[in-house]
Amino acid sequence: MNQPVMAGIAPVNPPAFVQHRKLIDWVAEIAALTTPDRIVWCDGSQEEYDRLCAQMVAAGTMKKLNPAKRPNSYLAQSDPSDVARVEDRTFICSEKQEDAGPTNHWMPPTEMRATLNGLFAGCMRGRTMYVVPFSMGPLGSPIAHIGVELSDSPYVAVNMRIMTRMGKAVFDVLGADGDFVPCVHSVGAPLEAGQKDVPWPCNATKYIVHYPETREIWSFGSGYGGNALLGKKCFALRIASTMGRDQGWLAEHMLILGVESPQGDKRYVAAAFPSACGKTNFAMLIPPQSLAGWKVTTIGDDIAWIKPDADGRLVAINPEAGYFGVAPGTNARTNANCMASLAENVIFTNVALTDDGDVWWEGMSKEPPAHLIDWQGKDWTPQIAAETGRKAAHPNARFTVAATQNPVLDPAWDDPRGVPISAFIFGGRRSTTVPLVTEARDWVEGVYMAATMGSETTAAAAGQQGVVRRDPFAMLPFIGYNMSDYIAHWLSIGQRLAQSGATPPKIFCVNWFRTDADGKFIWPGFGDNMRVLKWMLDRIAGCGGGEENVFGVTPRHADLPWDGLDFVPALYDQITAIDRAAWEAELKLHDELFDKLGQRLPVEMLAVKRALEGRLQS
Ligand code: SAT
Ligand code: MN
Repeated sequence: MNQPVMAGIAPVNPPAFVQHRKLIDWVAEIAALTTPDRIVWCDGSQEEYDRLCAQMVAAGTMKKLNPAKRPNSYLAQSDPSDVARVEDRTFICSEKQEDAGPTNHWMPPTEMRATLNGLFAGCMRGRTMYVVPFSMGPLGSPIAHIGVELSDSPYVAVNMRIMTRMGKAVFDVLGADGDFVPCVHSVGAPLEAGQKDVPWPCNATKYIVHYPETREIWSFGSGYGGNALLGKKCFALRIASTMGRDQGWLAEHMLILGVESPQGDKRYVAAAFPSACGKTNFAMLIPPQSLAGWKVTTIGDDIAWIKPDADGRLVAINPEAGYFGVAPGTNARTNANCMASLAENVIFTNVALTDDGDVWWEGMSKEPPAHLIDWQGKDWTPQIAAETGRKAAHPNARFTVAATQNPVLDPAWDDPRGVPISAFIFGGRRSTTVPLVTEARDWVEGVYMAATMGSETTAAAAGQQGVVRRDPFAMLPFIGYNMSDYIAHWLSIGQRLAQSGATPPKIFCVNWFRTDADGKFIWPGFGDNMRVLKWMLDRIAGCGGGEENVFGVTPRHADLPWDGLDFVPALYDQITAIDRAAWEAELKLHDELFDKLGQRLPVEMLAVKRALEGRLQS
């Protein structure tokens, strides 16, 4: 099946296990456009992973960590300009602008294709193009979907091996004519003959582009995280959300956890929080000692694909196979399970390097080491930090690690049938206004809560941090179509559940992040979130206390378990009180969102808002 060698174009040379003509032709087409020096078809083997990592160590892209401290682990330090998702360079190129909606950047597909053709022409010169086949979800699961990423970044290839089911077996599932989502990625830094490479090639011009109608992804100029690992936000959220809209399912920015009571009752809940708001910590929560016998297990920490099953229940899978989590703030107290996961076989990105070849980040230990090499390769000491405010690790520094290293991985995490969901939790990062927890009285009210959620921005996306923005369903940067249609889709899923007679999952809204006058968090969070989770399970079981409030049902102090935690009613009031003036201002922000969403906004949202305003007045 060898392709004829044309001048300047690398032979495609598909291995014998690739039998998919359309795929081979597409690889040839992209190679002709981008002109890499060579093409490597990834098989997903350990040998291949080790080889690519060794190659990146030689090239200066990664450092091998001290094997006695952190076996088989690496540290990559990115270009300082390439450290987070670039939302203002992210485009949904549907045929019609209104189908992308007012919250997405849009360009006509023909115009975007012309721009990208110009940028991608010859952009892999001097580099290797990796063909990275991957399955989002258990291989062969009826809920899973396949993608193939063509990338000139070996960093992408090795990260994709951890984050997805990547390798040869995917070609077996694809067969001769299976469907796949084509994903094209380049760091946008061609090398001329003899030109020395830089440790982290990238381009000041960046484009993260989605064509929802043809289900294609093109990404240019960045090697970082969600910009470059295209199975994650680009496929599993933006493209998958449009697939879900068309096919009657949901692709959500949600962790999935299992929670088992001391009596052995087990439930699964899915929880949406914006990037860098603690999804990984919540998904691996260790209940406080005083709630002995409760157990939390992880299905996923970032993305959920949720479909109605034959009985009308909503079942969910984690389409990913690894965690790309935020390192700073992670320690034995905040997330001991995560720390255990990170003992070996990890790729760290933009954390600091210790003098004995291990990693460190802010919050990892109380006392920082006396000397470090920071994420930008510079000397760092606590004194330098005190004088300059310079962080040792970038605030969006990440680890990439296989789910199988998680000591509390749920036994069903890889079950192709998925797990039934009993509740949805929506949470933003709000230092004021939003109470600890509220239960929606019904599905529509829950959709309203999720749709109007606000959150303070974090380092996970480039741009200003700490400003409150509306982040509906924690999906603002990840919905591949019109936000109003997305809200309508959620309403229609609720209607379908009601028609099928299934009990719809309860919907809760939480806020762990209220602060006091000194800016300190009032709620202890982390393991103590189990107290709130237990209340939710009690409500699902029909035995939890609570009172009707302006927005829904909230627990009184006496309704939560407090054993082992001195959290007096006065403190509880501080994180649950409804400040009428703050809420009047908040509702104006809901108005702003609804004005922005315009004509297509489902009328149900306005009805819920009117009822809410009425209750607030009375
Ligand atoms: O960079 S990622 O998109 O993978 C992480 C995040 O923003 O959640
Ligand atoms: Mn995320």
